[in-house]
Amino acid sequence: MRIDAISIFADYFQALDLSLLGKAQASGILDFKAHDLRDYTHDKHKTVDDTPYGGGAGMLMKPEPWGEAFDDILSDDLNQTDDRPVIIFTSPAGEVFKQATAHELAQRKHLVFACGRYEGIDQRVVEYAATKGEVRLISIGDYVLNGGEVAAIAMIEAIARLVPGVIGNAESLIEESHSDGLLEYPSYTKPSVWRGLEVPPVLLSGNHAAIAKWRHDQQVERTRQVRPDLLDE
Ligand code: JQB
Repeated sequence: MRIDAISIFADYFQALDLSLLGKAQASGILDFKAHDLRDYTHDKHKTVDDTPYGGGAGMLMKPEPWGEAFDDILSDDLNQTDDRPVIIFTSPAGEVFKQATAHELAQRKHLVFACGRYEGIDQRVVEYAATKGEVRLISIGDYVLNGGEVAAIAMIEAIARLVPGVIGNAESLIEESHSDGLLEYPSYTKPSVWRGLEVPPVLLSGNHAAIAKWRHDQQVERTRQVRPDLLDE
């Protein structure tokens, strides 16, 4: 899988060189590259922003550097359905990113993350991107960030770990057990008593049916208490 990210803060993406993605990169399963949007400007000050038409506070990202970046990164070769790149605009106005979104995107060959800053990007950039691939506007949740980089890193990590070979099979099976729409059960390791705090005795009983029931009950109870919305879905 190829993943590109376009940003004025390309250094944020160095976080992805650590562990998970770094190993997948070295083995050739993943080809990730962060691009500096300012490399696609031509003026002395490498300007990427301008004032909004119609007035209002703050600055917007001007379209020209984005157009040049897309032309460079997305060669318009005859792209078929699944080979068509997906261009993801991280945006507080997007659909909310879910585990199902990660699974969908993990099937694709080429993802391009467009990470805005300031008050966002000139809307024509989204229209232009649609001539180069399938466009999605995606948010990581209902809170306000200063830009799209942190959101893109979260999405890339969630997507990449689903790509076969990125992590060991043992670990990918763990993910399966958590995609049942319930929160995780609490987990314990050694020692069995730590600072006077005991591990629930059922986990030491060796009774596998009782352990499975206890864990499932814990999942349902936790979900009911903190995320009842997940139970109606
Ligand atoms: C600029 C972003 C997010 C990208 C995701 C999430 O554009 C804005 N509009 C209102 C408030 C703040 C901004 C700043 N901004 C580009 C940009 C915010 C993404 C973002 C996001 N994905 N919150 N904020 N969940």
